[in-house]
Amino acid sequence: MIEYFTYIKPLINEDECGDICLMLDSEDVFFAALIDVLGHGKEAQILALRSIEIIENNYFDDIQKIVDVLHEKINRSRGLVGSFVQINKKTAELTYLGVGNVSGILLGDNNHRFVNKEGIIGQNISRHRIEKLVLKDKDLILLYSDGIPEKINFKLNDDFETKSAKIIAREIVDNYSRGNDDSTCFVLKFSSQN
Ligand SMILES: [Mn+2]
Repeated sequence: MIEYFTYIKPLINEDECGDICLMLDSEDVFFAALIDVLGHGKEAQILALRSIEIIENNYFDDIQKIVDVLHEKINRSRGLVGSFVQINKKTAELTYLGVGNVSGILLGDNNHRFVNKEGIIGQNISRHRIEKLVLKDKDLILLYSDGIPEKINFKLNDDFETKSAKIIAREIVDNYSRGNDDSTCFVLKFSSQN
């Protein structure tokens, strides 16, 4: 089972934000994306909304293909960065693909920071870097945009196990947002029980 929550704090106002999250939940696969369009405000929001629509209309089992198609369809736009996650609900296998300066970490028995490839989707991307791992019960996955500093030792500050995804997402954004960009946190709590 996956409990999730996304919390977005726009820099300028509630109606204009270049950060956006998408989740697609099917019988076998849970897909999550956190996208940060370059810049912020209305213009960034237009591309953010368009990219979500492109992914929804061009969803593939192959996570690389999702990003490649998005890259092609928004080619020569201002561009965006993003973290993309697929979780196979039957095998608990997680696949991660990240491009640019957004962050993805896993907190659990074995903490792990996912590595994003440099690049900007819609401008220039290099060969993808894919990471795969098998989730364990109570693993927590955090995706967050660069309105929140990349290096934070979340473990020191929080007792995440007892908190809901909603509380965690709100606390991270409220406590760590730099206040100079849109700030977003996408929290996924995995449990092996159904
Ligand atoms: Mn940003």
